[in-house]
Order: sequence, then C-alpha cells, then structure tokens
Amino acid sequence: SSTTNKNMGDKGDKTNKIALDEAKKLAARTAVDEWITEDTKIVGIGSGSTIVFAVQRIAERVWKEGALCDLICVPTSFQARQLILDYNLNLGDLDRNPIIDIAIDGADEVDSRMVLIKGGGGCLLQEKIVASCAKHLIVIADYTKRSLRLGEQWCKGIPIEVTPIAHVPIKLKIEALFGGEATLRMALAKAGPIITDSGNFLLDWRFVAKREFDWDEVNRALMMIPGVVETGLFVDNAHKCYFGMADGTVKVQN
Ligand code: ABF
Repeated sequence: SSTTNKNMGDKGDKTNKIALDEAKKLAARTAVDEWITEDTKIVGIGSGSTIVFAVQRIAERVWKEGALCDLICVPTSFQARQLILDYNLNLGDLDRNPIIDIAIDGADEVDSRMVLIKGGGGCLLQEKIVASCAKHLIVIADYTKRSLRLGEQWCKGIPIEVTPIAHVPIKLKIEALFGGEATLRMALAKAGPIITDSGNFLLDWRFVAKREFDWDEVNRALMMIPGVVETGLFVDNAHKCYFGMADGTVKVQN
C-alpha cells in the first residue's frame, strides 16, 4: 500500500463540525467525479454521513448537468435506499444488478494497508456484500479516519453482526480467542439492543490496540464462530481511499 501523504495518523479536530463536513464533502465529490463516468452503469451506494455528499453529487450531475441518466444505484442499507429515492435516482438491487462497477462507501477507520473498520453507524453486512459484487470499492472519508494502525482513531472497536440468540457465546468466544471486550450495542437510553437492517444484533469488540494483529487471520477466525453473520473488518476490499483533509486538499491512498 502507498499513500500520497506521509502524515499518517494525524489527529483531526473532531469538534470542528463544519470543517469535518467540508472534508467529507470534498472526498465524496472528488471520488464521484473521478470514478463515475458515462461508462459506469451500476454503482453501489454505501451508508453513513459521508455518502450523503456522494449521492448529492451524483444527483447534481443527473439533474443539473443531464449526465448519468441511466446510472443504477444499488443500496447497502435502508438509509442508502432512502437516499436514492429522495434524490430520485434509479434504484437497483442485487437480483437484477449482481455485478457492480463501483461501490462508494464511508469507513470508521482506515489503516496504512487499507484495512477498514466499518459498521460504526450500524451498517456492514449489506455493505460487504455490495463491495464483494463491485469491481472496485472506493472509500470516502474525512481526515479523522486515517491511521497507521487500527485503533488509533476509532476507539469503539470492531462491529460484528451476530445472530441474536448467539450474542453471549459469541462474545465469550471472541474474548477467549483475542482478548479485549465485546459488548452488545444498545439503542439510546438502553431501550434494547440495536437491530440491524437484516434483523441481527451488533457486538462491538474493543480489541487491545497495542497488540499486533493479522487482520486477515482475525477476520477469518471471527467468521468461523457459529452465529457470526459478518464482521466490520474489510481486509482486502478497498481499492482506493479518498480523504478530505483539514487543509482543504484530498489525499488519495491505494
Ligand atoms: C457506514 O457508515 C459504516 O460502515 C461506517 O461505519 C459509517 C461511516 O460513516 P460516516 O461517513 O458517517 O463516517 O458506511
């Protein structure tokens, strides 16, 4: 992996909401304009706050510039589906569009090898399925998501989608295998567990950040635990990451 910037691991000012939104927007618009052309037939639409800017840019090109009129958008979540409908874009699905040209999506953290943590916003299963159907996954993020090692920026752990009846044994197995702590993600006011778009629960595994992990191996081991539906570790999926930086530039990592 390489990056155009040597300042990996810069801590962003997470309190500067405007700058952060501008950074997300910059990354999203740049990626859309570089990757979505008249030759792009099918695009996977990720989830989260950054993808909103990408959809807005696609809609601008369709509705203001009269371009990309036949572009089909395949959603990765209920949120993404709503976005596609709200902007009056062509809604597709994996039954009719199982081969996707480009998937665009956000991330919670990206390390120097382009291993991603995803699912902080609750979406990961459909995102990974859509990414697996895409020729390229393009990641868009603000500067707070860049790390040398996972765990530097995103302290909430790795989200793991699990079958509801198995959340306790899975938690114990993860902790026995790799240490750290896996906790069931609860809805606001602890009203009950968060339910994913696919009707599952989420465990957030806070790994020991100082420990050296082979993320490919970890991902495979997690997937072997009965009841684990998918993990928020995206090991070999991302093709390029676009980071909107605090200084108004875009860094591209690949
Ligand atoms: C979803 O949204 C998740 O996989 C990821 O956790 C998150 C990124 O959201 P944001 O763009 O708001 O940081 O894609």
